[in-house]
Amino acid sequence: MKDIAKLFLGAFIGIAILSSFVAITVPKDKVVNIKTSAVCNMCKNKIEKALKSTLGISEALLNVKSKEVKVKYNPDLLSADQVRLVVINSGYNADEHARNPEAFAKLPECCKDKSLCKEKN
Ligand SMILES: [Cu+2]
Repeated sequence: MKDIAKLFLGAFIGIAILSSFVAITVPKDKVVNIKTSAVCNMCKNKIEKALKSTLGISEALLNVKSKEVKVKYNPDLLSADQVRLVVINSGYNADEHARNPEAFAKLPECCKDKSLCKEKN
């Protein structure tokens, strides 16, 4: 009888260890769509580069037409608002949050005013 109890206990511990291992290894990335103030492909590259170089962000794809950037991030490492902050500090608006004016001042003229863009979007 004691052996059976030990067997159950062993199986229980085994399952507990296994399930915690699965919880650690299974990726649980979240996706957030952020409306930006990007106007051209330079904006797209700048925002995507800033996002992708941020720890915890695995994917960033900006659609210049819709101005939306789709970001895949690890919620254990940063929040959706911290993702928005990366966009803001690149000089662009992120949803209802206004851009960082100092970062905006450093953007190329085209990115500040779409009418100055040479490329057609
Ligand atoms: Cu631009």
